[in-house]
Amino acid sequence: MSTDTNTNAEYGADQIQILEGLEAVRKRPGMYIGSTSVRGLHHLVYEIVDNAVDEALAGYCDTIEVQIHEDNSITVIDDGRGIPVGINHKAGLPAVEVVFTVLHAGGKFGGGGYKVSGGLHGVGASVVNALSNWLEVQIFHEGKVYQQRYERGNTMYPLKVVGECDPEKSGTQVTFSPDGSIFEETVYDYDTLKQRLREMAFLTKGLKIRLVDERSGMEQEEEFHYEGGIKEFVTYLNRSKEALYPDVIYCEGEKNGVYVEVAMQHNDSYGDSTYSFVNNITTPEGGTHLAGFRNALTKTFNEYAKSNKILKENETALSGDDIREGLTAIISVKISEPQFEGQTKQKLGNSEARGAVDSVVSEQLTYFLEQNPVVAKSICEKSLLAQRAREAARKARDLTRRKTALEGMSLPGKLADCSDKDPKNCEIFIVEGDSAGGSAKTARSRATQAILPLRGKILNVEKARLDKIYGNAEIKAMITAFGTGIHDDFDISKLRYHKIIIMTDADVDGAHISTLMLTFLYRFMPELIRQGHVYLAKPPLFKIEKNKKVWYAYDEIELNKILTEIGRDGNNKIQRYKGLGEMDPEQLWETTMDPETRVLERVTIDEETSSEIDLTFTTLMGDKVEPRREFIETNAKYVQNLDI
Ligand code: 1YM
Repeated sequence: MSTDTNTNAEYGADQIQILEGLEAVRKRPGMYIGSTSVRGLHHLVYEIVDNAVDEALAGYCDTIEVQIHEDNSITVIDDGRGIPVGINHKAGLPAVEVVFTVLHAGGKFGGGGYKVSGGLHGVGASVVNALSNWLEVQIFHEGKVYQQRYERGNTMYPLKVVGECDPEKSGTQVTFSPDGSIFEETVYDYDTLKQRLREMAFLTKGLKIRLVDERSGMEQEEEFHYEGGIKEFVTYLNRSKEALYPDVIYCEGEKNGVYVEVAMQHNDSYGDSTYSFVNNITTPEGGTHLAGFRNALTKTFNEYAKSNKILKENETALSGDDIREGLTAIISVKISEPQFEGQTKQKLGNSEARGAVDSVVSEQLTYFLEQNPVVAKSICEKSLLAQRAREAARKARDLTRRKTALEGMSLPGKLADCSDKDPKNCEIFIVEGDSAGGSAKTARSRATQAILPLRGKILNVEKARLDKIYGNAEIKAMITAFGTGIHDDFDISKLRYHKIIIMTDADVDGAHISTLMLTFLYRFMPELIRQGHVYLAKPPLFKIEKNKKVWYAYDEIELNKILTEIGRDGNNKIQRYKGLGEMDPEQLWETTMDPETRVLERVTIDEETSSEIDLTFTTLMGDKVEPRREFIETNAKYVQNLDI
């Protein structure tokens, strides 16, 4: 490959057209990276890392390092071939310059390999460049170090050689500083990067990914390296559960140009934790690859159960749900031209993927079951138990359905409903404990606020079978109060309250109850969370009194701020609230329920790293907020891992 870095007659002419391209990205960043929030900020890293991972998938790179620097600039280094430095004749520029300055040149100039172009991903290095204050790329190639710098997408100088290196060494190093005038936030979160990079390492077996945080006071580093790939991913996801059998079942093969990998293992829980990926990108809405997997699983287990007399000829076949009870599975396919469908472009559409996954899994799973009769039998027996429980649950559900039809909407006895019948105006407080429930009933605004007190801890739906869940009084009360039904019957248009507000004590028990409640909502009515109907109330932790004046503080930082304002002296009376029950109705109204002054946190789902569902809480204020509470506005981010 020839390298001509010093003279290039067409340089200027080419550049003009190029700059227009990147200007479009700066004008509408959301179109290219989804959003300019922290999420978009982190996307920049994934885009660059994706290129390095592609190089690993092509078999040329085995180590990637990501560094977070003091100023929140990021460096990504790989030991691949290095982005080509020779002239790309179509553009009349070095290939590397085209990669960083021409929109959509992130792909490999006309397909090939397993490069992805769909959803928010794969928009490439040029988008990162366009949205960075500055970006520097260095390429290590045949004993030379090449470098080029860009500022807000503009090339600062032609690609040049800046030094020498070991001729054995090759690779690419990219450092960029996100543009603070574009992103709402420019501080990187180590844990967010960590989760995604770990997922990447699981999905690319053998690849080493290091993450280094150099920021002072936050120094830490980790390396992710899994020789077992997605098999180890399944072990990791099952880490806090009891596995039903020791080995992870693994199938791998290629069919019709689709490379298929599946790993799975049952555990003692009742949920289905199947995660599917296409070219290392999560497909939360599934698609053809997932359909192929499900079909193969149901067919293979039924055939096995029948031919081994575990299931008699006249017995009902096992359903997919029965077989997937307590299953953790990863389906990963690599395909050269993936088509994404659905509203959010997160569903695989390629029909060849269905057949490929079905055939690889059917064939290899049949063989595995024959070779491992003990494991096969324990899965079949668990599925039979699930089948019976599902039948019992169906009967229980039919019974409640019939009851509702006969008695009309029989709302739970403990519910103090509101009088307004327009759901848009209405909110329901789910309150921990009968005594706090009592105060809330007195305090509420009867027209628009309903109160449902729950007794103690609600059932952990992760650890219970469906029949038990439907039989649980607290859960039944919530289902009937919301009005939407659940699972197949779920109908969001029947929702009776547009705000569902979970109100628990501001202590460890309260946090646990909120988690159980959110787990239930997430597993049974995820649309309520997706559409932004679920909130957490934020009761104050402290009451401060001085000279007959009262202040409330929602955390220690605020307490200190208030104390500094009013002076720290002997006249201050500080009360620490241990629970909602300690507040009288008036205080409860003023601090936690009054829409004008309260603080609510809206619960959202971060579906980016789907294997570790994050529920994120963003703080929302009442309409009229006293200035002294403003600092709470910096999003109180609280992450809850439902898999633990
Ligand atoms: C830290 C980021 O971008 N690595 C990287 C990128 C490329 C290659 C190697 C590469 C690809 C090919 C041939 C090929 C890219 N090259 C291109 C393009 N790391 C990082 N490492 N030689 C090198 O796909 O044929 C785009 S990305 F288009 F120039 F070939």
